Amino acid sequence: MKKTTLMMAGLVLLSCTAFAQKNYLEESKADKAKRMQWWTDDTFGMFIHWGLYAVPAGEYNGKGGGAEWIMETHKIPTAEYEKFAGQFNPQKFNAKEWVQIAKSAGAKYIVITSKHHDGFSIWDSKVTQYDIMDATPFKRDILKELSEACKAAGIQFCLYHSIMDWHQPDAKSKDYKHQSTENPDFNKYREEYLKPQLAELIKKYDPAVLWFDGEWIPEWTEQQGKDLYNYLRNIKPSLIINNRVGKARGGMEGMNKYENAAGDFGTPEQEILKGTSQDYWESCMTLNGNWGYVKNDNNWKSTQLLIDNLVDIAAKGGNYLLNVGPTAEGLIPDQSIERLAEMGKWLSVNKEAIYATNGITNYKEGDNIKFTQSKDGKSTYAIFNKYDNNELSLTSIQPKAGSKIYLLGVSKPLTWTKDGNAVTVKLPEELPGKYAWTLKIQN
Ligand code: H79
Repeated sequence: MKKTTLMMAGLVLLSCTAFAQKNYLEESKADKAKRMQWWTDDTFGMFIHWGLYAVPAGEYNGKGGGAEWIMETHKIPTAEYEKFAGQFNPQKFNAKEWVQIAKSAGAKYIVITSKHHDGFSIWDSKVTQYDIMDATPFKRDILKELSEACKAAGIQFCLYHSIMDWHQPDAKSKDYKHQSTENPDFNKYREEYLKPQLAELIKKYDPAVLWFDGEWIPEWTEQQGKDLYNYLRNIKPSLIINNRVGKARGGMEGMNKYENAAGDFGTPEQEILKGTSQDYWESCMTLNGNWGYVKNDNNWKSTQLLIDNLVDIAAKGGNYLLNVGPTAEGLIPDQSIERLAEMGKWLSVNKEAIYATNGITNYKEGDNIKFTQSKDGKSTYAIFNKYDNNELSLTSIQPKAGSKIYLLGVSKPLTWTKDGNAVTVKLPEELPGKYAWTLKIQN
């Protein structure tokens, strides 16, 4: 071949690869399962809501109400709200400490708010000046520090990003009118602001998940969601994206209302599915009553409830994304740290029954016993939070003669007897830890 012909062929090839956008909406179930594997195996993540709203901390002009929604709750004008940026200087922020808190809780991934509905960017964004570097005295790239600390600790780094934006004039929504903007141009916001910021986030911090929100505004459509989904996965094919990238989410229950919607998993918010689901799902929940930091919110959930929720979710095959709202000083509240540490202690004994297991929902033993199974099907786990007389009776498991039954955290197998359908397991005098315990039954 002549040199010029060769060059031409090369050019054609190059331009084909440069412009060929793959349609990731046509991915096979098997390919999706491979991509989702680490996420389903990891089961438990830590959500972080952090931004300018940590400064007012749930109070504006002496009136309470609102956390990360405070700008809307109190109809704060943009120019007023922007002033919080000048006060955002979290000198006590330590990325390694936050990641350690997540890790010792047993969380395997972190999802942090790169931008919430207020529109403020907590990383060094070249797309806007309304960011941590240009608008605050802090001038440290929070996402850079956190993504590096996550990488060092073996924690998956993920980002929450709001489609709705109360700060960008072009993003102005019909549904949120209190900011005055003439002629907003949502397409311009989408093409020249939202997408460039997301491309920047992927290139700079390599998030494993993009967790969208604020998709319910009328300006956003399912088609835009599908386009965005493809745009992002063409940049990073292994990316996992929640269903709020499109419009299919059915209210707070969070699962899709129709088939073939954009996004990889359903997003129940402050609730847990009633049963299992054919779709991937993750329940996101708060530790107290708010996502963002609110100084007067003392409505803390008990560790018992948090562990019960984790077990319930694992037994239904879902993921649990549990939130912390750090202060404007850069600290995760002590009440959160204490509860997370207790969860971590519990998981260090019972982890085998939670991570990388399949949920089992067809065994019915009341509310106090939930079941999971190892992926190879060789072990069934019965996780219980109540027992009487140091024994536990079950009818759903049917161990074979000679099968061993263990209590996680105790090395010696337990003795068990069978009477008809009822299997009675003798528990040790002292059980390891509090909150809940796990029987491991060899199938
Ligand atoms: O970031 C946290 C909250 O700030 C955010 N999502 C969590 C993870 C959140 N935004 N709004 N809400 C929670 C509640 C909003 C509910 C509604 Fe709707 C929006 C009611 C009507 C529009 C959700 C979407 C339920 C129906 C459509």
